[in-house]
Amino acid sequence: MTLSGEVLKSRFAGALVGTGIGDALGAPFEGRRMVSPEEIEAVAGRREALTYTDDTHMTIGLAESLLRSRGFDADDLVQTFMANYDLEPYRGYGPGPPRLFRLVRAGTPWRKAALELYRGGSYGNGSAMRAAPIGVFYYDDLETLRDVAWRSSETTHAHRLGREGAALQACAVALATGLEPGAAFDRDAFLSGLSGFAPEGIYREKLDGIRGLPTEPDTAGVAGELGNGIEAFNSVPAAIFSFLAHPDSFAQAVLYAISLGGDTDTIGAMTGAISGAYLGIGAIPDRWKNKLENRHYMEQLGERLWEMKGQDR
Ligand code: AR6
Ligand code: MG
Repeated sequence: MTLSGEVLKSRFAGALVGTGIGDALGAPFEGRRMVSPEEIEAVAGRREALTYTDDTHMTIGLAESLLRSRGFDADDLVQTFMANYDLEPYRGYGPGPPRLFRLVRAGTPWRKAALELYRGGSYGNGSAMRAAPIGVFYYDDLETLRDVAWRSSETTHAHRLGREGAALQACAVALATGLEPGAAFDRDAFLSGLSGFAPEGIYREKLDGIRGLPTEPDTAGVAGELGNGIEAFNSVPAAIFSFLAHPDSFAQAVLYAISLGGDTDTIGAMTGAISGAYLGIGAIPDRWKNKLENRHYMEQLGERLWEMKGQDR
């Protein structure tokens, strides 16, 4: 199936802006046990602007670096992350990346520094939360996507589980980007595509767990079964589930993701990326889009990635 240029362009932009919306809507509730969708709507409604956190800040950095390097370049990515962090260090970064930036600035090569952060490197969700640009840009080439997701993760989240989480999230965005618009959503086919990407271990087990869950289980049950924490394996599956529970509504998918509690901004961001990639930017409610900080810039980054993809063909 060939997707029209307009559909793809809208999906590229939707994945980036969707990340920002999920992140900004979820940020006020980070660490909460559970939140009701009504409360999330009410808090967003009272805010003058929806401001985002490190999830979106690093997503922007990744898109900027892909564009500047006309593809993936790990050294450029690290430099971009560091320059962006220097400008806006207040974005609520996890402990790992700022420590890495300091080590690199002091002369440690990033590859060594990334392995020193935690035993075997970080398996925090920081490399999965920023995977949307990889998911859209390599959506039609999953082998390259996996390679790039791993290499992107290695710059900050070198643990195998960090890399695999980033690849799985990028794959979810990619599969969503490539689906036929308007056709009935096939949950089993989507899950099979993801399972093929996660052959063994904890991600595979959690994907199997998703198959066993009812489509509308209570939020406590989902958080208990799949996790809702800052580790990649405790958040990427929850985001995938949130999208699968509401494939045809961006608002419902993202509100549901945040209602799970825990690492709400990141699970919101990752769900927003997958849903935005499938439904396109037009499906993101204006009441949120119009308030999102830097929304036009993010939309442009998505569109420029789409243009670059067309040129490279
Ligand atoms: N062993 C034990 N604990 C680990 C390991 C490991 N190998 N790796 C990670 N952790 P970090 P992030 C735990 O610092 O992933 C922000 O709010 C450890 O407790 O790499 O970039 C973002 O928005 C560590 O502090 O940060 C994300 O939501 C934690 O995982 C979130 O924080 C996070 O890993 C994570 O950001
Ligand atoms: Mg965050």
